[in-house]
Amino acid sequence: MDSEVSDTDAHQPGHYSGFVGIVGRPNAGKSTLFNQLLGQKLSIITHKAQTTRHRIQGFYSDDQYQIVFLDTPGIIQPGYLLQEKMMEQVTRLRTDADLLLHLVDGRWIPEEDDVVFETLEALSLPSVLVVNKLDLAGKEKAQEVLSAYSRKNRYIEHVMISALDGSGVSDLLKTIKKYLPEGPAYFDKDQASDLPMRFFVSELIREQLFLLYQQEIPYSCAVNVVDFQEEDGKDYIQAEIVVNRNSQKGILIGKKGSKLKELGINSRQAISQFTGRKTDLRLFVKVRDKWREKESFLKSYGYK
Ligand SMILES: Nc1nc2c(ncn2[C@@H]2O[C@H](COP(=O)(O)OP(=O)(O)OP(=O)(O)O)[C@@H](O)[C@H]2O)c(=O)[nH]1
Ligand SMILES: [Mg+2]
Repeated sequence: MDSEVSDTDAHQPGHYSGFVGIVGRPNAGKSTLFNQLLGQKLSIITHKAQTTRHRIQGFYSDDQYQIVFLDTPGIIQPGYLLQEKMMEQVTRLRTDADLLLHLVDGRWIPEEDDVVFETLEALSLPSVLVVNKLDLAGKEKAQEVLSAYSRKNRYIEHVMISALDGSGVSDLLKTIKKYLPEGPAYFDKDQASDLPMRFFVSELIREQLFLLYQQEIPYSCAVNVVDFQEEDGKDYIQAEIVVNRNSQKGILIGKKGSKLKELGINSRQAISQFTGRKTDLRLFVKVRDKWREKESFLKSYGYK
């Protein structure tokens, strides 16, 4: 864990801190909860599974506490190298996290062979069961789901929430605080994350890709910010969208460039909303055959 403790952050008795990993199946609502806990949108959210690809760090701070929340990709059986790298973001929690939040969809009883339980066992960390989507499931069903999960795994606590409307989230925060050890603030208390702006920008473009394109296209794309310049209160950004195959390039660009133009407009709005600044965005499409299988490319895409 890259953590820096400066003199001013030196540990004081009565101050508590820790790293809390958010894990669960794809689409359980992990990123929605992460953003609710932090009170701002740091992680992208879509209705499609496997939206999150990296581990994203966000800092919650108040006078007495600093909690580093770690949003992670949904737990799956990996089918290709990118998915293996995504799963490593989860398994690394074993050494990096103090506590896990296991987020589940309150509408669904766990399956017998759920890969999530194997992962939880391997992580071997104290876990809080968080039954989510209470607004959709209703209390009765959520209670049934809670009991079913509690029979499958040992949890130190359980909480029911709706990450979308925020109900139950402050109780969850209180629960988390009970289990944090005394410790220093690892990061500046007014800092929200230590990830670079380029990362957030590429994620916001990827979110728009998920919203605009169908089927396998969003899963076949990576986004790299290749240039980022600040000038006179405006950000000048160039980003390339990398696709898996040549045939996907045409789909991405659309008739007379119409689809790529729409992607550019939507992404620019999302980026400006995030930065609070004007944005000039240029998008390029690049073909890198089977990038999802290539170690060297995945390294440049931020995986170790
Ligand atoms: N109604 C309702 N929808 C929710 C709730 N929490 C999340 N969602 C929706 O569920 C979908 C998936 O949410 P995400 O936060 O992206 O889920 P995730 O677990 O991060 O998904 P991956 O990153 O793909 O693993 C989105 O459409 C959310 O709006 C909730 O409490 N209630
Ligand atoms: Mg997510």
